[in-house]
Amino acid sequence: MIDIPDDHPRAESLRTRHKIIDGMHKKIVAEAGLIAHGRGEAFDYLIGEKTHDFAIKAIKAAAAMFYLAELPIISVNGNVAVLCPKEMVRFSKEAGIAMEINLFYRSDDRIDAIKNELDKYDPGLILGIDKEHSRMIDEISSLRRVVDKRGIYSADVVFVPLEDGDRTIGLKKNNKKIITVDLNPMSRTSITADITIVDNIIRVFPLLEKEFLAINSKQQASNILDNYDNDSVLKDALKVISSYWDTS
Ligand code: PTJ
Repeated sequence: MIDIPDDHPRAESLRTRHKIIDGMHKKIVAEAGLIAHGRGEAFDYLIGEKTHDFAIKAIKAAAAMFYLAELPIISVNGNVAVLCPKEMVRFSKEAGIAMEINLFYRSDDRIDAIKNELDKYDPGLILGIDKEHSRMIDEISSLRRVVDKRGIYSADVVFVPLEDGDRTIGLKKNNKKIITVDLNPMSRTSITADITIVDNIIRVFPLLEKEFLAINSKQQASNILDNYDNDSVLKDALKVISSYWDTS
């Protein structure tokens, strides 16, 4: 990876950018994943590259939804696999929620590359690899319709960070609850999901882990969800975006 000087004012952002570029060379990230990342970077800039209260509210609700779920699952794409593999694997193990590789630009090479990346962090069983367990979700027309019977196919709660809209709508038609992470509060995914965490995925997993471990009863989790309103979270995010640089 290119050496980014520590005193560069945008050092962290550049290092993250280069994780995505290196991930593309290793076939973990789709070429279009670079464009998706650029879109995310622009929105992150607009929220000051920090986690706001609206994201914390959504993270608490996501933790509660995971806590109450019968069969939750974390869907993994190429960008997420290079941006925060260690933190995601850690959360998956701490919360006992399996990961499933589910790709828009699906290929056997990319599935292998993503599995190899996750294997560095000693994950549990990774779903979405074994063709014997493949099933189709007819309401999704992209290759993301190919899912694992033990994972997304049977899940009641699906975590779909950084996605482009088609899948959330298809999964909702299948009566699944959707939690997403999307820096763009206006995206189709953000608007359609049950819980939208408007934050950079690189900041989300440690906070999600903390909030998940802080819940110790179903009653507590239900109270959190009863008081959660995704529309108002999205509106709060838009308010911050439109006022952040207004110093008057
Ligand atoms: O790995 P694959 O084959 O499944 O392909 C995945 C990509 C990311 C290429 C695909 O899902 C895609 O094209 O996504 P989009 O349509 O660009 O949407 C991605 C959404 O995620 C956009 O709304 C971005 O603003 C947002 N986003 C990008 N990077 C981040 C992000 N949100 C949170 N954290 C980020 N780091």
